[in-house]
Amino acid sequence: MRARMAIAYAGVRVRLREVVLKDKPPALLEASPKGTVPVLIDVDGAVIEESRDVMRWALSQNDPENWLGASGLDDPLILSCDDEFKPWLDRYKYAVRFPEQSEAWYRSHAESFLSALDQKLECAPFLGGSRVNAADIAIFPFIRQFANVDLSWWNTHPYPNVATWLQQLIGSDLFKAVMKKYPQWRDHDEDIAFPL
Ligand SMILES: N[C@@H](CCC(=O)N[C@@H](CS)C(=O)NCC(=O)O)C(=O)O
Repeated sequence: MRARMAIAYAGVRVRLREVVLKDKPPALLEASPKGTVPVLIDVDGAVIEESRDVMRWALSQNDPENWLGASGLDDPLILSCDDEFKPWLDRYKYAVRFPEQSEAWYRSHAESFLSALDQKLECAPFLGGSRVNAADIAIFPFIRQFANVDLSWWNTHPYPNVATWLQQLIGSDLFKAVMKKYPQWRDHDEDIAFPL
């Protein structure tokens, strides 16, 4: 989602191939054997395999509202989200695949990042201050995933500043626009223009 949001915001046109993870097309694995999405193939054939790098690729071409600001995509909060929070989130989301510990145990480890985020959002509505920036967009899709794992837990364990921030970003026109459903792409199907 963060890669799609950066592409749509920058107004860079790409050809979209919607992958169903349970049915990965051979073309995906040929381009990027690690088999995770998103993957972006640039016009010169360069393969970009990390969503943060796709964001960087899009924003370096056009950044009309200065999302990159001073710290860009190497902001310590983004790094902490990707390197520390995301691995716990994945274990929390797919706790059945990681039976060594309980779902609640994985969640409690992920929570340290939420506390830090909540504290940061005490002083300003967005991570960079009064306006949305790259850190908000890079981080909020993962917080949305975290909340959605167990909404009843999320609703009774308030991180009030994070909750308000999350609602605002989920309600944004940009997020709604990229959440559109696309048909699954299979080898040899036509690509779809993105953004429409
Ligand atoms: N580091 C990657 C992680 C992306 C990631 O975890 N993608 C998930 C889908 S949201 C995936 O492709 N999982 C592969 C699978 O479930 O087979 C990035 O941010 O680009």
